[in-house]
Amino acid sequence: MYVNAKIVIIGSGISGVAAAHRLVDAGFRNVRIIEATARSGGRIKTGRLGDNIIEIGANWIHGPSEENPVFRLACKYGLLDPEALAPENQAIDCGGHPPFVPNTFCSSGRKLNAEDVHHAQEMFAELLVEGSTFATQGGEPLVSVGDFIRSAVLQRAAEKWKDIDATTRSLRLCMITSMLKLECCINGSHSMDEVGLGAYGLYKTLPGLDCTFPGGYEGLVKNVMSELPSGLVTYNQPVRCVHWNNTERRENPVMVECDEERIAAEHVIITVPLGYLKKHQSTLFDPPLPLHKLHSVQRLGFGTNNKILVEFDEPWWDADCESIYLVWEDEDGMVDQVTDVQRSWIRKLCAFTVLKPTERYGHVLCGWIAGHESEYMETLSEQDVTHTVTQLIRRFTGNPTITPKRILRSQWFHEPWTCGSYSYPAVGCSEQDLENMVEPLPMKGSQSQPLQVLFAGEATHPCYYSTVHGALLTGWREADRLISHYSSMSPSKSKL
Ligand SMILES: Cc1cc2nc3c(=O)[nH]c(=O)nc-3n(C[C@H](O)[C@H](O)[C@H](O)COP(=O)(O)OP(=O)(O)OC[C@H]3O[C@@H](n4cnc5c(N)ncnc54)[C@H](O)[C@@H]3O)c2cc1C
Ligand SMILES: *[C@@H]1O[C@H](CO)[C@@H](O)[C@H](O)[C@H]1NC(C)=O
Ligand SMILES: CC(=O)N[C@H]1CO[C@H](CO)[C@@H](O)[C@@H]1O
Repeated sequence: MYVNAKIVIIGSGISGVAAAHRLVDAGFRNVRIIEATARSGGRIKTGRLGDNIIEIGANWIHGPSEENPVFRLACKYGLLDPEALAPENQAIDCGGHPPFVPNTFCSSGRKLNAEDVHHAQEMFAELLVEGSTFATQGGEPLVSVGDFIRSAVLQRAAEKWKDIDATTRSLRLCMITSMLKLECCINGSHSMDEVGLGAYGLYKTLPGLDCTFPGGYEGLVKNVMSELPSGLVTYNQPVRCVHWNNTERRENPVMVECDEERIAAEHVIITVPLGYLKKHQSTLFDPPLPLHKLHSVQRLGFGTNNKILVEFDEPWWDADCESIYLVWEDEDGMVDQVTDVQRSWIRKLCAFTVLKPTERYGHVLCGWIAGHESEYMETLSEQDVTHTVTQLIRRFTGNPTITPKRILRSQWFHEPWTCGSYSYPAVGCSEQDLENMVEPLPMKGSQSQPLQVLFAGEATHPCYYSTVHGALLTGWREADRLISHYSSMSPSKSKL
């Protein structure tokens, strides 16, 4: 099949690149990607910290196993370490929470032992599983995941921990607070009070112990791009408006307006991040989005999760340690947001991941910080961030001499073409909102030409939202929608 219809894809992240790849493969000869920035990859962004390759955006393949298309591509291109390919690795099912070997430090400078941490962790893990059952069963008792966890912990602590001394019990509640903050990072939300309990279980995990790309995640994008005709992507060309539903012309009913060019197209695939869409939907579409679609764009959550990468000359954690948790001993209220962001934003930085293997990375930690506190952190100078992180680590280790060698933080909220990190079903959301996101324009039943505007990107996947594999699958999905549209047409109409 050869199809000459003009297709414009907006955004050169993994979803846009995947859509282009599949269309070109199927014989579409008129495909273009228009990208606002100077690079492809979007939220897949590999950088350097000294001599080390580090990730500023996506970090892991979540659930690297046969069913995961990112894993399959990474295997095909030979981008993974042998351990990641092992069948044993693919079989491990950790339900989105890899069993990292932890070190836990308290705000008084004490290191907790595994026994101290165990009880709180077990209760929290149990509640996450219970919390995710309401999406299929309905009947959720409270609106948010935060409310649910707080009330359930209080109830269970009163029963199970009633013979425990007050200090230990309080410390366990402080640990729950930390775990809530970490869950904000995983879900990309400001607070778990903003994550809807009724939709919490929509997200699905795949088996496989999360793995990374030793040569950088961008290698995935580069390999897919290398199979595309050169010049397919136009860079530094932000799209300002998509004029659709032009009924005067049968051919190319969509006009993509950029600063320097107006591009007529038969079909447009929008892959811009939900954060960008929320901010710019009123000017990005002419005519505007239908109301039900607009409401879903507004209802779905899109939050900020940033990394603070910190390099040290020497490790201050155990040799086998894979992640470090910080517990504030005055936070037994299970509140996962700070009251004074400017003074206390650093309290939201609740965990570090140790980059492994050490032979490759040296002694580098990746700190995680979500929410408005994270957005505020982005506005500070690198010196300010370094100073505050140094104070934090000195306090929690009780070692006043620890000094980071280098620091690098991401700034996803202030990235103008992203406006945050990834999406989550907020309070009030249901499966229907994700379905509304997917629906092409014009809507079914319209007399106008079908499939003028299609929607892909991480936030349009019904169960793998917030991930690279989710984004990739949505690009393929929308390409397939066009491919089947043209293959079901009579040859004369398909512009052979
Ligand atoms: C800190 C962080 C950590 C993450 N960790 C992981 C992880 O470990 N594992 C995982 O699976 N996922 C992770 N993710 C999520 C993952 O990166 C994304 O889900 C995925 O990369 C999104 O791909 P996309 O194509 O949907 O969007 P994007 O990659 O955001 O691509 C959209 C593109 O559209 C462009 N654009 C926007 N507006 C316009 C415009 N007006 N005109 C033209 N172009 C425009 C943007 O510049 C961008 O290039 C992480 C994300 C972040 C931020
Ligand atoms: C699209 O055009 C048709 C035909 O002119 C019109 O009936 C319809 O209302 C338009 N849709 C939108 C969303 O403007
Ligand atoms: C709404 C949402 O994304 N919830 C997810 C938060 O993260 C945990 C762990 O990955 C998932 O289990 C939830 O489904």
